Amino acid sequence: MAQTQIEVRLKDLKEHLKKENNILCEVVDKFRELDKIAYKLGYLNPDKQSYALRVSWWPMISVLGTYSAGKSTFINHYLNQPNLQRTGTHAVDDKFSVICFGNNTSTLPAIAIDADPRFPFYQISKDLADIADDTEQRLDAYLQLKICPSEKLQGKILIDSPGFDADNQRSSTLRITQHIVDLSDLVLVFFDARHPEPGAMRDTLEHLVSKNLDRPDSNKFLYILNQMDITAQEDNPEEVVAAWLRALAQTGLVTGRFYRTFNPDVSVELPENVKERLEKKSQTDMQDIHARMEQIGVERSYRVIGMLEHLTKDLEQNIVPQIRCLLQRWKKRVIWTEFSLDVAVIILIGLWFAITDNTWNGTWQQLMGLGNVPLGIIAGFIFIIGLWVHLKIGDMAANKIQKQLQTEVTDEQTRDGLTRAFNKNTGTWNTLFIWFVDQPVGWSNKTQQRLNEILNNVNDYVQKLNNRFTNPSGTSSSKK
Ligand SMILES: Nc1nc2c(ncn2[C@@H]2O[C@H](COP(=O)(O)OP(=O)(O)OP(=O)(O)O)[C@@H](O)[C@H]2O)c(=O)[nH]1
Ligand SMILES: [Mg+2]
Repeated sequence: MAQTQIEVRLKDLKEHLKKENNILCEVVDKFRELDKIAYKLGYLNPDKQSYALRVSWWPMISVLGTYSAGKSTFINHYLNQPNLQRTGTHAVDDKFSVICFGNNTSTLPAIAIDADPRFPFYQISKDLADIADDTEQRLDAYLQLKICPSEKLQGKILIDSPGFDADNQRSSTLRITQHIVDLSDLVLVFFDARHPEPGAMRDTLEHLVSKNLDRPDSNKFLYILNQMDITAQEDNPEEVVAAWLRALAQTGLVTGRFYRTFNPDVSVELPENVKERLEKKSQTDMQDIHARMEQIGVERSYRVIGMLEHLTKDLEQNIVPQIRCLLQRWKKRVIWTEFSLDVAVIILIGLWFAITDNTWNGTWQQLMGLGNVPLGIIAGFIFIIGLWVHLKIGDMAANKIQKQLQTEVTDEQTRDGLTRAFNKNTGTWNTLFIWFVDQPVGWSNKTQQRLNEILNNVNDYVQKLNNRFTNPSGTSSSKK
């Protein structure tokens, strides 16, 4: 049988994972088991959906900030690839670069991002094209994929961005930035110590600081004042830092992670009186930033497994009960409608007897007088009409509940899933045997058992990860 697009994509994902994290490779299979249960329930669409695609398998670290602050230089230094990203004294980057691990260095157009299952968003270029109000072709003007063999990139994706240039900021760049910020697990916001005055960093302050203050994940932002070496030559570095912190505070940012760095690869000679202090500060800050970036790689393994646990529990404790509840509502509605209809028919017959002053016997004789139609045919006819009415009532009740569902459930993804699962339960077969319908289609004790097994596996994986990452002696660095 031909593989679905999802199967191809997940196979690709496993290939990539095999190279760097075999535990997560097994986890993909568990996601697939969960998928199968959800497909049987009708909650997920087997042609288009998979729980595995709701997870960002590769954490994303974005590097954003004012132009010429040293973002690209920082990335080159971190990856130990001096020529990966272009750097220069004037604004050089006009595109976002999505940088992934690969065996050789290459640059690919935006469309390649769609084909790479590592990217946390299925069909990201399409999403971004919508944001940018542009065609996919034009997206190449904003986005490119870079493949780089640095080991530091294993298990994560870096995004280098064009600097904020207040004069010619395209609105689409700002919107893509916001989208990237939303998707990122860590955001490094770069400022230029040569220009610590609020005017020079206005856009960065507005779009990367004040806008994100109230986010629940605001601790993923690190604020970095870079090029401290240059400013130390002419100004008092303490004053520069104070001015920068003041500008940040004016936007409302008072607590956060603030760093002051310069890049040792390109730094200028420091004045003797501040040399040691500045170097030490930059080094420790740089180490902290790098450690945080490494940590993101470790965290993602736990996050992915946490997601598997969350989705499994959600299916068992939330989705299935909701489907069951919809089913009961439908059943009740059908039974009550039929009961009311029966009562109405009895009343009508009663009235008919009263009005026509007929008796049972008289009516019976009249019926017999209808002709020579055998009794069996009359009974069969009534049975078929009854059945038709029953199916019709089942259909109408299902439509009504489906409509109610559209307003009751606000989350689009859940709503679509519940509607699909509910439809699967209201087919002809279930309507015919509605009295006996108890559990949702695709749900049984065996399914329950399989979900429990997945949850048990989650614990095993966490244990395996702990064994891999924790190091009782605390000597060697963690490896993904
Ligand atoms: N002295 C010194 N120069 C730096 C430092 N970081 C970057 N530079 C230089 O500053 C210039 C700009 O650096 P880039 O890395 O291109 O800056 P960017 O933020 O990527 O710039 P855009 O992509 O254009 O926004 C380059 O000439 C770098 O060599 C630093 O810490 N100290
Ligand atoms: Mg750059």
